[in-house]
This record gives sequence, structure tokens and C-alpha cells, in this order.
Amino acid sequence: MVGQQNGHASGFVTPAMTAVFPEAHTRLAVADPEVFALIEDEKARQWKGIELIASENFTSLPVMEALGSCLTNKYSEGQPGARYYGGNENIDKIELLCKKRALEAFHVSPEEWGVNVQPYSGSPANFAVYTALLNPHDRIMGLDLPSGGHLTHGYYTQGKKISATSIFFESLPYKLNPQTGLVDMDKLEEKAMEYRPKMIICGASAYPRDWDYARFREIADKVGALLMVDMAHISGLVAAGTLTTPFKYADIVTTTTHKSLRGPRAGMIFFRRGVKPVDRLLKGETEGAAYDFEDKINFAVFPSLQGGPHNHQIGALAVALKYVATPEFRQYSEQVVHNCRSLADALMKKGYKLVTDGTDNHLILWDLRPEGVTGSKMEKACDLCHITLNKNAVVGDLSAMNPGGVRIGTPAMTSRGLTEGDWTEVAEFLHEVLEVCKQVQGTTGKALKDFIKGLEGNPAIADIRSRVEAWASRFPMPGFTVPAAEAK
Ligand code: DSN
Repeated sequence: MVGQQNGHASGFVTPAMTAVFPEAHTRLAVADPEVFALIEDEKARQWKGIELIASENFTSLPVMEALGSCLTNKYSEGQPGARYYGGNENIDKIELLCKKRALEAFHVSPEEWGVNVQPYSGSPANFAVYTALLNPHDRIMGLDLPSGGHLTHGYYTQGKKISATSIFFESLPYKLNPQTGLVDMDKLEEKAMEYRPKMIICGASAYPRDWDYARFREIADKVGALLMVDMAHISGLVAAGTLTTPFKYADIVTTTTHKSLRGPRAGMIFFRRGVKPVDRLLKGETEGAAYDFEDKINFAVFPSLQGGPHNHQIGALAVALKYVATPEFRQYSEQVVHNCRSLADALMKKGYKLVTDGTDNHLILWDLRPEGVTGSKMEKACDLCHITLNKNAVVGDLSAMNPGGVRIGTPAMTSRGLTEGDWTEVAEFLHEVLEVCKQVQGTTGKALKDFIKGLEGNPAIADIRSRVEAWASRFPMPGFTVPAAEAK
């Protein structure tokens, strides 16, 4: 037995094993102190700050254990029971368990829905769906990026195709109603009737309201389009029943697994299977026709787009999904939304403008244009105060490059145990940072470069930062301990 004091992992280690290559059983701290120290710094950053990026979360220790396990060693191209390599008896069981738990987590039956858990993350999952179900240059419609949509839903700018989705397919975005900040469903219908897309994509990266999936379905049916829902941001809230489920209406549902779902970084594609309901039959199909998505999607994921599945991610996802099915996870998801509403109320009480004047979900969009401060400046100042959020377009912004607001989400800090009352304090910190931004801008002028210079060494920023760190460190940190950070 080799002890940890020698930098070796405890457990049974034979002399033959230690002899193979030098770092084979050495702890990271000893094997690579440089990377170890950077990871410790990152732990401290996560623990001492207020994490408000709407797409981030803090996953659990068992998820991280599975991620850091021997599953990373194995190749397993193909599907469980039909692999291109031997030695997959355990991997098969893990992937099947993951799939079973995925369907259970979203309360869908294996007769009506199947799932592919191999996508490396959300963008590859979306592209796999397009590859499977569209022909090159087929038409799609997704929410415009400046309206809160995701790059992979077809984003392009004037003169430049940005996302591969817009390079390989023809894309026409739908947008928000500029008055309400809500998806303009009537306009979407009007455009879809003219454009006749083969697929409509519903979902967003920055939308504070729930979705009218029934209306999306109605429009898709009217124009003979497939309906794909990308629920990446809200999948935890959907699983917990806190938001409307898209499964009743969609043909395909994609998601990442590390946002409100609180799992490892990975992706999933859910697809309908079995006999089609009569009202979903396409032209030329007769009663009894079945969905043909499964083979096409599995083939698109592998071999068309990906190589070997990341089995450590799949194992870790299985672990996360076990907890998604618990009453505690439901409580967590409800708390995410309560917290978000509390933050929204606290900011609005201070007279600030939020897009749609509130939220139904885990995020708010704070329109900073009435305050005369850009999203970039607020993001930068918050960063210096150890509050992490991101600049974001708000309704009416024409470009995502110089956005007029910030996006703020509650999943991560809810995982650290914050409840409603704590968000009044978060709102107070944000208010203070904004005040500093206004004051600094008043001296430096509006250019971002000068503004950032003006923030350097600002005593008010240093004061907020020290109070933020003292406050945030009081809350428990899921997944890891922080002894090294504490000593700093
Ligand atoms: N990067 C994610 C987000 O922040 O919304 C989307 O992929």
C-alpha cells in the first residue's frame, strides 16, 4: 500500500503498476503542481464569488467522481449491444442506465420517445439533428441571436454566415415583439407561411419567459415543418415540472446537461418513436406510419459527426439524472425560480427596467440602456467585484456585439443554498456596481477602453469586492472543499 504522503493515491497499488510510467498513480498536486495550483485558484474563484451566469451551475461530487473515472479510457463507437470495439460490457450497462434515467427524468415513455446520450454537448447535439433530418440547404427558422436565440439555431449577420447551421442550411430568424419583449408568434406564423421551413426551432439562451409550445406546434403543422425544441437552459426546470414540458408538442428535444439540470457538460437528443398520431401524418403517409427519427439521429451522431462517445460524461450524466428524479431536485428547481423572481422584484423596486418586466424561469435580462451604461461595462465592473454575469442583447438591440443589457441567472447560486431573502442582497451589490459604473463613466467618458482604465484601482470597486467575497464565502460549496483557497 502506498500512502498519500508520497503523492500516491491511496488504495491497492502493486509494484508492477507503479513501475509502468512515473506519474501513473501520482496525485495531481505532486505530478503537476502548476495545473493543480490553477485548479485550486479556480475553486477559490468559484467559491468566493457570486456566480450569476445563467447557463452555469455547480455540479456534485459524485458527478465529478464519475467524470474523473476510468470511463474516460474506453472507446465504444456505436450503440449499446452493437459496438465497433470489444470490452464494452460495462459501458453498455452505463449507457443503457443513462438512457433509462433520461426518459424517466422527463416523464416520457420508451414506447413514445427514445434518447441519444452521446452528443458531446449542446451544439453538436443540435447539428446532429439537422444532419439527420434535413438535406443541405433545407430551410429552418430559429429565434434570432439578438432576440435571445442560440448561435446553432441558424445565426448569420449581414454579409456573414456565422453558425455552421447558416452555412449548410438556409435560415430565416424569427424575433421578439419590440414592444413586449415576447416572441412574436403572429409574425413567426406569417413568416413561416411564406418561407415554408422544413424545421422550426423553439428555444433560447436568453429568454426570461415560458414557451407557448402548443402555438409552435400549430404553426409547424400549418407549414408541414418539424418542431425541434432546444430546452438546454431550462431542462432542469422542465424535468422538475416547474416549467411547461415541450415533450407533448415537439418532434425532437435537445438539451445540454450542465445548466439547470446540474449535471456534467454533455448533450442529449430526444426523438419521437413508435406509431405517429393521425394528426402528425405527413403528406402521403397513411395511418399506422411510424416515426423514422431514431436510426437517422443515431447515425448522424456516429458515424456522421462524432467519434467515440465520452463515456465519463455519460456515466456522470447517469449519476446526475438519478438525482433529477428526486423530490429534493424538484424543490431546488422551484427555488431557482423563486430566487429569480425575488431578484427581479428587488431590481424593479429600485426602478430598474427588466425585459418583459419580470421572469418565469431562471434568468432575467436587465435593460441597462435607461441607465446609460452598456452591458459590456457592467460585465467588466461586476467581474472586478467578483460577481460573474454576462453582457447580453436586450430587445431593440440590433447587434449582439455592443449589447444594452446583462443576463443574470439563479441556478448556480441556488445550488449554494441561497433563498429568496439573499437576492435582495445580490440586488444591492448589483446596484452599487452600477452606481460606480455611472460615476466612473462620468469622469472617463463613454469609450470602453477609457472606462476600463478608470475602474483600475477604484477604491469603491475594491470595497465591493471584499464585501462580496466575505458574503459569498459563507454559503456552502457543492462538489469540492476549499481548504487551499481558505488559506489565501
Ligand atoms: N453558452 C451558453 C449560454 O451561455 O447560454 C449557450 O450555449
